Amino acid sequence: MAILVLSAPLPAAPFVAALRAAAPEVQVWTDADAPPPEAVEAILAWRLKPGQLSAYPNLRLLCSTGAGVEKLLSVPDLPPGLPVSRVVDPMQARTMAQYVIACALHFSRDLPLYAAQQARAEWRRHPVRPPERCRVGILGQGAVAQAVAAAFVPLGYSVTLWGRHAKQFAGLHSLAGAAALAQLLACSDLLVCTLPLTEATQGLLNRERLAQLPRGAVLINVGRGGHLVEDDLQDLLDEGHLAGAALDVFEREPLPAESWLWRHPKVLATPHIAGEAREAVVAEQCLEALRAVRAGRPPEWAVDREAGY
Ligand code: OXD
Repeated sequence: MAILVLSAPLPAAPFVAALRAAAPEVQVWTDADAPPPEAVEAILAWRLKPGQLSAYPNLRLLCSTGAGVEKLLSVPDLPPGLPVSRVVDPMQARTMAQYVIACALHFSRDLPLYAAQQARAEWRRHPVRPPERCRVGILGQGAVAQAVAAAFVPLGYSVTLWGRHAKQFAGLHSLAGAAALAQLLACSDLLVCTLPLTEATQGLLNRERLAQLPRGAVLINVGRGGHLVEDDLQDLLDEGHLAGAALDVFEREPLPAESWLWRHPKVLATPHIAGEAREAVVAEQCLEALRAVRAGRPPEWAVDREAGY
């Protein structure tokens, strides 16, 4: 087996080391090694340049270094039948859930208000927001959405998950389909986006939809920057309809220094750190996917290229 690691902008060395540790018999290259193109069976990548794949005539698998695959699926010359596989790391889902909880409590327990009071040495107590004003709506039903939901429930929050297809989750409410989205938005004081970025979800969080959230709601986005129309968010924050937003992902990353999002008093902006798949898990799942493809089976975490995730 021979795997080419093209993980830029992430450094290749940790992925190469993890692949070699998990399967010393496998040939692992980076593009700096200029491998013989016909020997490359699988590529492990985060994003690709147009035309890059056509150099490898015997390519039989494309693996993502992350959970989201929109950058790989958007390559115009992606060969039609090429299997694409993504990573599902339970630890990534857990760390993303920690991030979401930290942001949710930041807003729902009024920490910005108390930080401002502390700056004025002002001792003033405010009532704790009652649970009926902290209803959590989660966009998505995948591993991250489920980990986020599981983290909220023991804290006493009521949680509703929303996705394209009807699914049941023990102890949680769920809604499905485009028609039910308005229903979810109307009862989400905290809206958490964990969706994959696809044609159907691009720009989903626009003015029309954000305005359907209850007044004083907070948005937490750990999906992709492309889900959110950032200018629409600014309007709703400035008009007072939304109380805050915690954003870990942005339309442009790194977020440009001149972006209003760095400076807005109601925005908590972090540099895409909510959670990352571990290199050892990426390597293990890439090797397993290649074994599956070689045996004529679909990889366990094969992407549905039509659906986009
Ligand atoms: C991912 C990410 O998709 O880190 O895994 O954003």
